[in-house]
Amino acid sequence: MRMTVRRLTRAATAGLVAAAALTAAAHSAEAADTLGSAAAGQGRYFGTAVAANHLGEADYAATLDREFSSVTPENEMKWDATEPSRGTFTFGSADRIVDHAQGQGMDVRGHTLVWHSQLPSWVGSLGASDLRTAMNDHINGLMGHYKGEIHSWDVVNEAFQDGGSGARRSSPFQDKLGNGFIEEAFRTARAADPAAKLCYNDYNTDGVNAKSNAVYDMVEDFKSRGVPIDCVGFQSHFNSNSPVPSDYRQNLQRFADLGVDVQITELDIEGSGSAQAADYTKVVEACLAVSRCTGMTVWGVTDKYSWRSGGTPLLFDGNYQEKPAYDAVLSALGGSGDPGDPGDGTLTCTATYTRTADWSSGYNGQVTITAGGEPISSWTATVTLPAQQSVSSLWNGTPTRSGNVMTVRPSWNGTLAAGASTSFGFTVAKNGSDAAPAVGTCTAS
Ligand code: 9MR
Repeated sequence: MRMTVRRLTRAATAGLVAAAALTAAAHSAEAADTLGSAAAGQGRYFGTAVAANHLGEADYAATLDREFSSVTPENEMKWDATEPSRGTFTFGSADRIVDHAQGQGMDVRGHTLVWHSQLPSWVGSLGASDLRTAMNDHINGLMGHYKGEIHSWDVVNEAFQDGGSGARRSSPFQDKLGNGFIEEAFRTARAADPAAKLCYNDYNTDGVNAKSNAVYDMVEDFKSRGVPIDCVGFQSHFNSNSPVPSDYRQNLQRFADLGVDVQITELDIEGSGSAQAADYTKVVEACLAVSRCTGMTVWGVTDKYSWRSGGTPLLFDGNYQEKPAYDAVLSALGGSGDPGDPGDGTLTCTATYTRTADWSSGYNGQVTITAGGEPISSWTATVTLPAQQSVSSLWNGTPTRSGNVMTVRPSWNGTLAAGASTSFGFTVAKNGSDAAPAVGTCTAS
């Protein structure tokens, strides 16, 4: 379990996060939807993979914080990142993502506990009995650290072979422990964090085919024998060689009918323009048609950081502009309009907060102001600090203070083109409180 001090910090911030959520809800009555708010209207989450090393990039964080309601660490919870040598756990990068997500009221998917890839070489060199112990220790180490903080874990990832055989993939786990390693991993995971949904996650299982049939048989067998499994993740990496299957919805539904939730876990579709948008629509519509499809995650915020960046497979381009695929997803989710743009000439802006530096007695905060669909010439944002904290300096903005509320207006940076961003920063003395400030609604003129 994570250190008590971190837990206290989260408890202390809960009130502020709730206040920020209320502000956001009030705002959305006038402003247009985001992916997260539109999906919430359908009872689903809308998530993205996140890389810790991009969180300091203002546009990345602003887009993430504005649009998404769930995050999956793209690499930071994998075995090579979290237990590079036996028994030595390293959680720094993963903690950064979890803390960021919690500060924004987002859920976290855990990815992934037992996988043949990104596996340190020491694991492969163990004998069977040691390997079994190491696998269970790894599951307990990760799930214990994040106990109660992860909505769904990918317990086992990609354990089946591609191609027509439906066979298990060769891996140290499969080769030394046999088929039973999957079931053992799920049983260990259930005991480690009973509140987390336990998922099996794979690719090329999105339509009905030999591989998805093999996973289906395993899930059916687990359900019939009481092996704990709650969900199946369909990665959904699509391109022209692997298009969205015509029986995608049917396939999701047949798994749901086994009594598990289904989730779209790593969605990306190579392409551009209206063709890409139409494919995204098919995926969202399929999930919405299956009541046990509880949410969708795209595999990255922006095309420029995608694992398939050459294929521009995501919803935001390299400049964080919404692509036609974004509009299609938003509309398929029942949302309307561009974020921050009511479409009637109203001047709007959004304000999002990130902590950009942290030390024992203080931290630096940054608020990114983004204009909505119209150009603006000025903006106003409020920052409410936890009572004990005090601001020692502020740059790129003009503050006025009333108690612990700072109202910040531009210094030189009031004029913003439609969709453009600027930011102001400030240094805070913690005076014993590590809680995050709450950023109120941005107003534009
Ligand atoms: O997106 C991830 C990329 O940054 C890594 O280099 C890669 C290494 O294996 O893993 C990518 O994510 C994979 C995910 O963890 C499992 N399903 C396939 C994803 C794309 O390769």
